[in-house]
Amino acid sequence: MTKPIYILNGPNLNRLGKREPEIYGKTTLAEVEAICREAAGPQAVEFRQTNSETQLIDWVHEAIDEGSGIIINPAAYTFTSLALLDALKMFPGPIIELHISNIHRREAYYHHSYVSKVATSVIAGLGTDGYGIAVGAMNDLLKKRKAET
Ligand code: CA2
Repeated sequence: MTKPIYILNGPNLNRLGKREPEIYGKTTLAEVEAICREAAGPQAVEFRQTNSETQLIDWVHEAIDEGSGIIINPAAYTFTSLALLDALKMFPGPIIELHISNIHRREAYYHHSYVSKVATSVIAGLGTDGYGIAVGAMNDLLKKRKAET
C-alpha cells in the first residue's frame, strides 16, 4: 500500500459552507473530506485544516517523511508565505495546488501564488468539486510514477 495523500487546508476553510456561499459554495469541510475519501478509494488520505502557518509547514514536513502526494489549498498563505514555498520545495512527490474559486478572476492580490512555483498542477474555479477531481488526478500521477520506477 502506498503512503497516504496529504490533503492540507489553510486558514478560514473550516468556515466552508457557512459564509460567502456565492464564492465558496454550500458544501462544508466535513463533506469535502467525505468526498475526498470516496474519490481516494483504498488509497489512504490524511485530511487536515489549520488556521496556523506554522502548523501547515509542520504538516508539509510530516508529508515529506510519510506522504506520497500533497493536495494543498493554502488559502491566504498562497499569496504570502515564502516559508510554505520553502517547505514544499523539499517534497519529492507530486503537489496539487487547489483553490475553490478561480483566483485569477478575483482581486489582484489573489493573482500571484508562491505555491504555483512548486506545484505539479493547479486546480482553481471548480468549486468544492475540485477536491474529488484533485484526488483522482493525484491517484493517476502516483500510478504513473510507480509504473516508471
Ligand atoms: O478559492 C479558494 O479556495 C481560496 O484558496 C480560498 C481563500 C482565498 O484566500 C484564496 O484566494 C482562494 C480564502 C478562504 C476563506 O475561507 C472561507 C471559507 C468559507 C467562507 C468564507 C471564507
